[in-house]
Amino acid sequence: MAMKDPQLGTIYLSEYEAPRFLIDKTVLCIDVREDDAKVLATLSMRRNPESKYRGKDLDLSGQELALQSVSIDGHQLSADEYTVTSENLIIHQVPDQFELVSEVIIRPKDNTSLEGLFKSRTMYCTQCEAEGFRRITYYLDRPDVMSEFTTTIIANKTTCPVLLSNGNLMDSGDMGDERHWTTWHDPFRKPAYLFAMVAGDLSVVEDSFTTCSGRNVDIRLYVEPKDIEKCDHAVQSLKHAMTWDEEVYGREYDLDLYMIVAVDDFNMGAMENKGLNIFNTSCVLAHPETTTDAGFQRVEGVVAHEYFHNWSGNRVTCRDWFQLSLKEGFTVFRDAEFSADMGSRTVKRVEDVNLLRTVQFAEDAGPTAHPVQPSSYMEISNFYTVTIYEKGAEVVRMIHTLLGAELFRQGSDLYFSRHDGQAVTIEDFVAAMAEVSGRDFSQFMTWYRQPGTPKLSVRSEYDQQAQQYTLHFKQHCLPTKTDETEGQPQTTNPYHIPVKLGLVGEHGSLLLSSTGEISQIVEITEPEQTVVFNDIAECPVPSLLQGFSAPVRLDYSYSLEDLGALMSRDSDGFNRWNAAQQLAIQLMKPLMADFRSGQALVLDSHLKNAFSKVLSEPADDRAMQALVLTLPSELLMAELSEEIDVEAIHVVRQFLCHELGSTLAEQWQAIYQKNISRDGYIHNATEVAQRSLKNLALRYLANGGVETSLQMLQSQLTTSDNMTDRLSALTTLVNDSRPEAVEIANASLQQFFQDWHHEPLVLNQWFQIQAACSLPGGLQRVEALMSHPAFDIQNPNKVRSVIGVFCNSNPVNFHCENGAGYEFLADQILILDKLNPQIAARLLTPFTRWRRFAETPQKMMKTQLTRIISASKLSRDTYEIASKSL
Ligand code: B3K
Ligand code: ZN
Repeated sequence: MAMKDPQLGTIYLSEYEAPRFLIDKTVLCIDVREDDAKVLATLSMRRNPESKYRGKDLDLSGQELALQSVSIDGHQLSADEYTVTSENLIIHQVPDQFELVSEVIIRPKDNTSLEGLFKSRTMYCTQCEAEGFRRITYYLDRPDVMSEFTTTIIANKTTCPVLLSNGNLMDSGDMGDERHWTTWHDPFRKPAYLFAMVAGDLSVVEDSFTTCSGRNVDIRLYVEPKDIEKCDHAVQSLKHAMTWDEEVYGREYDLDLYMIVAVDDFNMGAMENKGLNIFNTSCVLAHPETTTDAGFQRVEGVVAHEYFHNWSGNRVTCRDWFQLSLKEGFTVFRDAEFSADMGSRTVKRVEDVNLLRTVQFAEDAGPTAHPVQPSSYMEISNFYTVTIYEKGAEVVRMIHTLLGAELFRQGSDLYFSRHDGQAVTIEDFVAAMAEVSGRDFSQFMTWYRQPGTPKLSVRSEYDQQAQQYTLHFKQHCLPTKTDETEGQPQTTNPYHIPVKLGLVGEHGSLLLSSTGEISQIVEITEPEQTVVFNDIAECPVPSLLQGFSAPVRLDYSYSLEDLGALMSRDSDGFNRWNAAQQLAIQLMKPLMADFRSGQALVLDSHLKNAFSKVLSEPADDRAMQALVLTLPSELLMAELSEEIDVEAIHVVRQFLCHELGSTLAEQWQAIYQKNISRDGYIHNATEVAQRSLKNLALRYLANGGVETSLQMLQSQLTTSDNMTDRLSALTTLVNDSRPEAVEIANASLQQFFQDWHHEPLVLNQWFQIQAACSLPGGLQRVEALMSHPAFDIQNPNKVRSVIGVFCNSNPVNFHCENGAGYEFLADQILILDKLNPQIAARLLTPFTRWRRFAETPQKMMKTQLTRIISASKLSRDTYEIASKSL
């Protein structure tokens, strides 16, 4: 039921109350039948001694459940002994300790929300985080109620030969009527959000891992039979993650079995259910024939992320959903460090910072801004955000930076041992870090409690005579829209900001500590603060915020020469890349102004020279070369704009790509040739870097209109042995505006479909390429894609590939002048809201940014938001985002 009164539907952190009752044991019997499922739940319950509640009512959550019967200690309750609403079952008069048995009927087949128990293609599976368990049975569906689960699943032997749940298999047998059963027991107490079950006809890949203490763990990856060849990479990634967590965090896996199941219809990437992870196929299946380099890395990262949750999330879980970042921010930090160790640290950091700066900074500046530890929400599903995940990870990273690796490890050891088996808060995590380091984190907590991105302005002074260099820091944080609406004070508290910095001179670093460090961490805690460096022999260029040591907007007026110096001489790889980005940004801004005033665009020689220099470097770090030679994205330029002009951004970026492509054509050609792999496809850091540099070169050649490029694209598309090269060529071809390219692109798209239509994950990419194509006519193309037989609005991957990509990654077409893109998006949101509210609410993101645009698009976006809000029976998910945006 939709709750349209925000006051009625809002839940506050300040109103947290310990659970009134506890559930020591949960015994489930789930009978999966052709049309529905019968769920019998036996709960051993008692009053919580920690609760102040003295009343006799028991309030259980439940949604879309058809209650058949309920009994307490064997006594079947009559209708006047309980009340059922659309969201609860309230039992009047329960004893202090009792056994509650309920029987409900649910309909997995009709469950399009993909929460609770649902059907994906031929298999049944569950998704319970955050509040999906209440769609399976009546329960105390909150993370601080932890219970020991025993689960029996009954289903048809032929259609569902595989029956899985958390923990260890205890027993199984035949019912003698074409049906069979299995019973699972999970010895670890857990909240209901970590419950999972699966029933289906699945193939399995088996492997094993020996833990540091010598225990054997069976690994099983279950997939549809057709996907059995795509399991290797995930299994290897899991084993790498298990080893890494033992080595870096001293964390050992605890059950004898680790299972992963791949499903096609899934609202997100994956879910860390205890012992039984459920994965979106897009985050677990991989094969060189069908998966790109980015896809391989994603699988490795997500498999590791879900594995790391076994400690940061499952063994130690969240007290309430306001603490979501306790598990998500920490786990993202853990998986980022893992990926950095597996591949290139700088590349991983650049990717993460790009995401943060484009998407998280935009969220933090808009109407849905919220602290890493939110203080209120209407629908928790809306809070699985880049702020909770990515900014949350940055905050943990800052703690790591302040403490250093060794103390941080002591802190995490203390946190895990002290809170093992508990449901805790962000404060408990920080307290462990404070305790081992003797540091005071009270000011640091601002990062968790205050929304918005602080701006850090820096000025410098050099005194030649005194050989003294001074940096003046000033921090300020603009109040966000959330502050206004929640009536919070408009002033903001200063942050505790770790600034890692170096001083770059003519011949390298001018800073050298007694321990030989060429970087230093300066802690900014005051609104204004000055730092003096002595014995500095020449005027340096400051290398500020190395490795992006804090999630702030840095403001220092670098000259183009300064940036050139950082690009070539900074010891910090991240800042070398960042300098190149800043250089491009500085040049793009005036070009955008030129475009708006109708002036001809002219390329400044700085950028061309810088690019030429990087192109002629020895090929010892191709990954870095590819990063530095990639211009800031249109999304980033939008985020940096006072008022977003999508056309100006697009035209200027295209212009630069064209100029850099055509004037440096010879160098790009050479790079392309040098990086063609002579051997077959291998997925390792060197080859990945080589392919990305090669494909970047080809893109510049095509953008530069270099004649041979069309032929090169076609040949790469047809002769390549891997999906990375094929998709890169196809993307470039599809976006090529040369008249002769259009026909080739269309034929190639058709051929690609012919070749790959049997592979859903490849088809998603095929949809994405077309949805993102920036050539005119985008909306018509997307409408055509939506009526393509391979499109399915009930499959979230397809929705994201077509609607999501069009509205988020194709700004020129989505923001087309007549507002048709906006109308299209609103239409789709209203359709999806009836099917899958979580997906519908997520699609609202582009509308939440309306304030950033000129008056006309603003009005048109607001019209659509108003139209959405006035629709009848809107979900709580969509209502929350839409109403906060207006
Ligand atoms: N914890 C899950 C996300 C659940 C999303 C619920 N709407 C995946 C993850 O972060 O590992
Ligand atoms: Zn997670």
